[in-house]
Amino acid sequence: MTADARPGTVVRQDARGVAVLLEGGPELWCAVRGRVHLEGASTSTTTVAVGDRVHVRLGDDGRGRVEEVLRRRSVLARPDPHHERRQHVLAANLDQVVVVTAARDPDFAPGFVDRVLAVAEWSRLDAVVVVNKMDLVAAPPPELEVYRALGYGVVTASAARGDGVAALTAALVGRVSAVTGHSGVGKSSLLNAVQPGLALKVGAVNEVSRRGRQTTTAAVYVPLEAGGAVVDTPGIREFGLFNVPRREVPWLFRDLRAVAPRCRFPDCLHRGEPGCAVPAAVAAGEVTAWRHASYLRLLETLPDVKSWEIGRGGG
Ligand SMILES: Nc1nc2c(ncn2[C@@H]2O[C@H](COP(=O)(O)OP(=O)(O)O)[C@@H](O)[C@H]2O)c(=O)[nH]1
Ligand SMILES: [Mg+2]
Ligand SMILES: [Zn+2]
Repeated sequence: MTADARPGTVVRQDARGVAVLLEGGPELWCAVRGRVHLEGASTSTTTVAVGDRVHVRLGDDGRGRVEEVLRRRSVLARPDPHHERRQHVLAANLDQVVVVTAARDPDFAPGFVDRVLAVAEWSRLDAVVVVNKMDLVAAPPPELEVYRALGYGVVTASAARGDGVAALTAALVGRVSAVTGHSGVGKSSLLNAVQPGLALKVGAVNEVSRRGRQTTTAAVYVPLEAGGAVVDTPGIREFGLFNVPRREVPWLFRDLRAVAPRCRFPDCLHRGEPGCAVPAAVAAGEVTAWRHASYLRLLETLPDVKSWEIGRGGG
């Protein structure tokens, strides 16, 4: 870092540049032009992403310029459909993905949860499943026991009653979390219960994306007062169609990953191949039929990409 450069975090991004929250200081709009030195991630099509730690040089005009992007400890990325060997970075330096659902109204949707969990696995991030509106049901969805057994964090909550807010806060504090979920599940209600006004700040992403060019990928990074941050990445919801090579998908389901060594073929896609160990594992209750069904549905949405490899998270 040169003498007049200052460290900070990219908190918003649009077609014109990025907003950087300077360490101990204000937010500064910065142009991203010319060459930016990028440690690692040479396959990224997004030179600077929300969540990036950067060094900013202050100009005489009071504006900043991103001089350097520090090595990313993780990336939430999807393959770039136009460049086979590149990926589009939705957000950098995340610790976990938090998927918010409702127990009812709208109905609990394990298929959506499974897709988001697969995305988290692809990016090598932890994941937490939050089920809100527990006041509307007598018992939690039975699927939650499966997620717990697979090692995922599970939080049941009712923003209406205040239940689970402490557990959700504990899961968020000190970590950088991408929070996602369908509209109407109570995401805003829960975020405001964690920290008053938080949903409004997270919701500011919609303002950015309306005028910005990257309508589906604009993200916003909101620091939490107690430490850590919440990142809203609208692009994560479209990950149902993400372009990962099919042969990678079995590794994105922890339960199938555990069974795969028993399949006859190491590249088994668990869809009826001879010697596939999954049907027996389902019969034995080791893999649930609905997780296997989620996996098959996700597989169907993917193009049959054979010839290319893409960098995974951590690059
Ligand atoms: N019964 C019940 N309703 C809730 C709960 N949390 C939120 N809601 C309601 O669900 C609707 C959607 O909530 P909102 O926070 O805007 O959801 P978002 O679209 O995910 O941000 C609103 O009418 C809320 O009042 C809850 O725990 N229980
Ligand atoms: Mg909302
Ligand atoms: Zn198999």
